[in-house]
Amino acid sequence: MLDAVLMNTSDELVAGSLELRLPSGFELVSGGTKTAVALRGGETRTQRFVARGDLGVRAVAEAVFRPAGTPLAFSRGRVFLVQRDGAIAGLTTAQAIDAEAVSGPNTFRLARLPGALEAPVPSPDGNAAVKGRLTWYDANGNLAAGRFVTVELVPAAGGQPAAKGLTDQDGNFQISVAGADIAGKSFVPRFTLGNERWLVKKSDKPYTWEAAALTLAGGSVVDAGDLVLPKGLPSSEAAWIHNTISKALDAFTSRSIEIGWWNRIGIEWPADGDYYSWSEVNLTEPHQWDVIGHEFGHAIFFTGTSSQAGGGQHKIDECYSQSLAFSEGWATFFGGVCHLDRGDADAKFQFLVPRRAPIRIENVPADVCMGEKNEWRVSAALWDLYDTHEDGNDKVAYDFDKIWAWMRKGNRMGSLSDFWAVIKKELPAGEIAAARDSMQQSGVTLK
Ligand SMILES: [Ca+2]
Ligand SMILES: [Ca+2]
Ligand SMILES: [Ca+2]
Repeated sequence: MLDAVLMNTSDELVAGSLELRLPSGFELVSGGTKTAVALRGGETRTQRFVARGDLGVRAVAEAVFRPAGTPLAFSRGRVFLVQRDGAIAGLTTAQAIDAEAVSGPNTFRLARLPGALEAPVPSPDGNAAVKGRLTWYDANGNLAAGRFVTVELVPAAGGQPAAKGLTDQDGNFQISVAGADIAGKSFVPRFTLGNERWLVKKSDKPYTWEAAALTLAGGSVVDAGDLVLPKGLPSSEAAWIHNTISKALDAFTSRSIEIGWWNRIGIEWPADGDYYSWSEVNLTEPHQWDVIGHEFGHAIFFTGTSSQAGGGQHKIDECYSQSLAFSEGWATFFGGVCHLDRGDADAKFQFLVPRRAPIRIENVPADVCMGEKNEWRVSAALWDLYDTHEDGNDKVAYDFDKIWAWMRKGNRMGSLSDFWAVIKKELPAGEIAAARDSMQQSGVTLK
């Protein structure tokens, strides 16, 4: 079932046709793929399509809107097809099907949400300052805070940024500009999808947006308001990636874990596959929170520890080398720490490995290859060490700060057994047996 939510954000009547283009292997169960659309100003309507097809491969449909009377004009949005409750569902940014790009490459305009701006107030340090809040729409279409995004104030007349800052965890920012001759000058707030820990980009171009220019007032904080990134743009989807990676930062900061080792990690999207290579994370689909969590887990593994990984092909339910299974299993485990509930009785992923989805990390299916040469069992063993849901012989729950400290302590570890040797050394003698029991019930054998 695919719901295309059409929203006319203008004041005028919009009429035309909406066409759903399905990928090969998919067909509509009933009705046509084309439908006439007429919406009054401000009106919203849901158009439902019921489709069937094979979701074994990644599938993306396209919704194309053609306004009546102008046969050449059209706009389109991507619809990601996913399995939900046994049926096919669509996931899209393109609630308002939007033009593909409104301005230059990777730079887009921000709109301001309706609402009164606050009058300038005196700034705490006496400098001129700008404040505001950044928001965007998440993959489910809900407004979310634009967290940990770089903000620069660029002179409207051109030139280098006069000041730089970061949005906080609620999307708020306040940047002050030193200098006596600033008052009365115009600046454009520019937002970049990254910070000192990561940068989301396409080739060498980061995703950036600019807000309307504003004029600074001497010694005062000027309010830029609630700024929102429109839906349906490539950068709106890049923002989902940024959101997902923000949770990796949360995993460390919420536990006050030191992250001085964390150098900036490049995130390339869209890329030709999902993988980590040469210190960069490459991604294909922005809504796949668990695939992103896994690939970013590799980046954390190689940036923050001295562990080693074997290479080569790997199938999640088969056995291969211990070192490849360790690095793959750790990456999946880290994705779980970032995105899954520690107390979940059936913790699982959604998009990871469609052939076997959902990948269940608390309860591994019996047909999966046994032992620490299998990544699924490695991730499940780490999960039981961490999770608070007691199942079988799992009666322990070590939080991520502990597990990370052990990872840091290990010297060139290349297997789960290597990691276990570190844990055994660090744990009080009375806790070793319970920790081993907890990990072993996932089908690995530890000495
Ligand atoms: Ca378990
Ligand atoms: Ca546990
Ligand atoms: Ca458990």
